[in-house]
Amino acid sequence: MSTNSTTSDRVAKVFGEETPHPRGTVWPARVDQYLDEGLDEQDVDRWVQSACLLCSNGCGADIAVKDGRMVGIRGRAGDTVSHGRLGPKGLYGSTPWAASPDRLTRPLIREDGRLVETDWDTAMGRIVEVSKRLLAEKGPLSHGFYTSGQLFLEEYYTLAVIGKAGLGTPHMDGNTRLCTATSAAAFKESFGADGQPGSYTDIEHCDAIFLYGHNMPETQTVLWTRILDRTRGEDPPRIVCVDPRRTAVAEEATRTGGVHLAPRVGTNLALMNGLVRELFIHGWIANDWVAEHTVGIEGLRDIVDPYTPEHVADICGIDADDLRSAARIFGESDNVLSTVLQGFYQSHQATASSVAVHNLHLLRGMIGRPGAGVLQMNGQPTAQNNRECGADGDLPGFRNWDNLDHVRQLADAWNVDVMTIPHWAPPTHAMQIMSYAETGSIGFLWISATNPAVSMPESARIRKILAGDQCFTVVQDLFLTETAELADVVLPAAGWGEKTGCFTNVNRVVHLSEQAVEPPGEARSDLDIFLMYADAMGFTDRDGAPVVPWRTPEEAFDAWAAVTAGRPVDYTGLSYAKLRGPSGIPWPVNAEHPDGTDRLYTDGVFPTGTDYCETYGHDLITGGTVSEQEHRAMASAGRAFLKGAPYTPAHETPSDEYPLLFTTGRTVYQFHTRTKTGRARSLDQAAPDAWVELSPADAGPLGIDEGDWVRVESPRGAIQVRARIGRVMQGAVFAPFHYGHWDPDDLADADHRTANELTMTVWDPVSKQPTFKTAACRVTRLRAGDGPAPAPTNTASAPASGANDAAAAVPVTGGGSATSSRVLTETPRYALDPSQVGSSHVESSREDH
Ligand SMILES: Nc1nc2c(c(=O)[nH]1)N[C@H]1C(S)=C(S)[C@@H](COP(=O)(O)OP(=O)(O)OC[C@H]3O[C@@H](n4cnc5c(=O)[nH]c(N)nc54)[C@H](O)[C@@H]3O)O[C@H]1N2
Ligand SMILES: Nc1nc2c(c(=O)[nH]1)N[C@H]1C(S)=C(S)[C@@H](COP(=O)(O)OP(=O)(O)OC[C@H]3O[C@@H](n4cnc5c(=O)[nH]c(N)nc54)[C@H](O)[C@@H]3O)O[C@H]1N2
Ligand code: SF4
Ligand SMILES: [Mo]
Repeated sequence: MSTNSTTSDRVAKVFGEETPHPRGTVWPARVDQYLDEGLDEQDVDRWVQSACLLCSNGCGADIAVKDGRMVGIRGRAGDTVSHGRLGPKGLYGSTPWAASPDRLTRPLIREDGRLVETDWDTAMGRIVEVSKRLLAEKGPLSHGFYTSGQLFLEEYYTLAVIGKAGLGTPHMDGNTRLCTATSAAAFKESFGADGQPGSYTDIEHCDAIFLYGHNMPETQTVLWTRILDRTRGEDPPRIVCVDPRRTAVAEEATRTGGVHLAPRVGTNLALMNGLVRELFIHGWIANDWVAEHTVGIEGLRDIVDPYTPEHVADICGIDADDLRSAARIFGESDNVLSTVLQGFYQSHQATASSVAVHNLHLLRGMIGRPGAGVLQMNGQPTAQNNRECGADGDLPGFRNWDNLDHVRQLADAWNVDVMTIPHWAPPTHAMQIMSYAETGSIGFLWISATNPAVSMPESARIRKILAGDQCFTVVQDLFLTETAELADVVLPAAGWGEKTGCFTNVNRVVHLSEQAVEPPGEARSDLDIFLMYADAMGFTDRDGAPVVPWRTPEEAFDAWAAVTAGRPVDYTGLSYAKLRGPSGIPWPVNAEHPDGTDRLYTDGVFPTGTDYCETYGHDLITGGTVSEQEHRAMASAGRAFLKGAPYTPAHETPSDEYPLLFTTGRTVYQFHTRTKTGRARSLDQAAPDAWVELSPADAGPLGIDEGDWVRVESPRGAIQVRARIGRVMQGAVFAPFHYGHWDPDDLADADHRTANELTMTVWDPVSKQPTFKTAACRVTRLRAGDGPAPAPTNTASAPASGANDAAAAVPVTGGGSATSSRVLTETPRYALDPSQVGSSHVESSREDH
């Protein structure tokens, strides 16, 4: 095999070598590989099939194993998602945490106020004792579960069955509520059910790409590489960026002749209404398609009518002509791809703004064909599975809790009484679960694979809830996190590579991740832990048989696949054997689509029938539910909904006391609360501590220079961090949310650097997603720092150019960092078969030379 191999430092060079290609051709392959320092390929004992678990992109990957340890990772060239690529997090962050000396290896229980090591029988015994007592005294509503977007499908499904068929509690949700609840909600409102309509292959065909509140170059680096390979190739698409910071997306928008719209934080819906209005005003409407495939156009026209470009400019602080230009790009392109993420989902009026993106596509008839698609993004690698399996406040298989037939289907599958399955009210969302735990009405809260003490809004309140005596808390994690420290029982879990299971990425591609190594000490897979609990509780069906009969991941998968029959999320054609092939496979996979489905709604038929849909819908302003009768009266069957809402000001807006807007987000080098990336040396070094970004115009009058220590306060709390004079819009302050105090040495300033000290307990009325991106704050200078802020310089967090002298002296991220961050890249030659473009697989034939 002849390949060009190069090594590079992917902290410095985030996207790696470009492979530009013309429109309509297959994205070339490039295989990225990382091995621990001092190792090369000959040292690897075996490669084990998996996919990267550090974001929703789900890049196909093999895990390198040596002497029973995970020592590296390599992209899978034939994988439809990534064509061999991996980004910096995937490369450097996937494996080092596993052998970290501070892994949890034994269960812990609280004795006399302290967590002490114990054995599994004692730990599970304590859990079961409390669980049984509360069930007897107060019934199932005393139980709550807060799980993740990072477990495997088999684990969510098992947990969902335990909760719904075993216990019968509606109080189960995931951190997916903080993450992609709005994505699911927006799909349900517009199309009748969850499910990503678009495909990554749309990138190869589109004329323009709109990114709404999505900093893709830092959060799905491989997907951005795919876009760069089009924008740097022949006949490139134009980019439109909607983000209050000057991100790399914004720079690419300028470079490609697109537009950067930087709306004032919290004003997305006004901007969206303005864009939709422009389509109406200019007649950029696919009238016949709209008449045949949608309902609601007249109502929408009335709602957006007041949002003239000037009015929008006034609300959003943008240029009216920029709005016109962006709308023209949408209106005059044949094929637009839109991506939406947290700048919308975690903002004020989240669902309404995200639905407005669908409105643009529906009005132009731009859905279901190559290049014309919507990617309501996910964030976490397995968020999609939680939404599918129903450990998140949905019923498994995109079933409607308000439709008795759907509930009966599950009762039959599980052989339980239909009344056991909670369906008398909407499932309880995570923010409400925390409120019930606060009062003690939930007295038993089981948290798995999430770290709410850092990641939920209003940290001080969350800490108080978790630490209090009113609620018994179980935490199941890899590490003694900030959350685990507050628990009554801590269970040591096996992580990625230490267990087998499947997960589904943002464009419905299912991957199998095989166990590569043994978990450390007594750590067990989450599946085994849930099964242990189910067995100990003795949950049985109508015939006295165990309600959870399976024992292995594969059996759990098969049970799940069976329950998806007849639903949009159809896995019936998938099996472990099939997933051991060259590529992940996008659902639905069934008799009709044995090789999977690249894009949904190609026939313009949507799952909106009253008897089929996942929800009857909501009012986008109040969240009020639409009844079955009202839904039936709209006779939507198969047609998509055009829904709108007027803009309303955010819950908290700047005041004299708190004059600046506070918003939060991510940096490319860190993942969430850093339990993995904080343990990978080169990633940790690239962004080792918290900071805030201020615009030069705001920093100047406050006397703040690059690297100065500042105090940032909101009505809920304060943090003390260093300041980056950066690229955020004037009037706004941006903070990364990654930094808790997981390093015990950091305990001293534990509560003073976590962005969520400042955020609010408020949520979107429809998706119930908390608004991490809209609050007010004030900033004061404390003292000079001893150098620049600990923020990267090659990302959206870069210093504002020419802001001041200190910024000019900020050292460049990467470059000099250790050899541990080197990556081998091969560019194999692939036969470019045009039929592969737009097909569900890239089963490229490798040409050996
Ligand atoms: N490196 C890295 N990658 C990740 C993750 C990670 O932690 N680190 N996490 C993964 C997960 S779970 C998720 S959910 C995704 C999130 O991925 P993104 O949504 O891309 O990331 P964020 O930084 O949270 O927010 C995106 C942008 O929203 C902008 N924004 C803030 N307020 C507003 C507003 O009012 N309006 C608009 N239009 N924009 C606004 C911010 O400036 C920011 O650039 O990333 C995934 N990938
Ligand atoms: N201010 C602000 N806050 C935010 C956001 C924001 O943009 N701004 N974003 C929100 C979003 S989108 C998200 S997704 C959340 C993320 O917030 P969290 O879910 O709290 O983030 P993680 O650090 O990924 O936590 C996952 C935990 O699971 C553990 N873990 C990993 N794998 C396994 C496993 O296989 N089994 C078990 N049992 N444990 C495992 C890890 O060690 C870690 O402690 O944060 C939210 N919070
Ligand atoms: S883009 Fe996401 S899934 Fe792919 S390598 Fe990076 S972190 Fe992993
Ligand atoms: Mo997320």
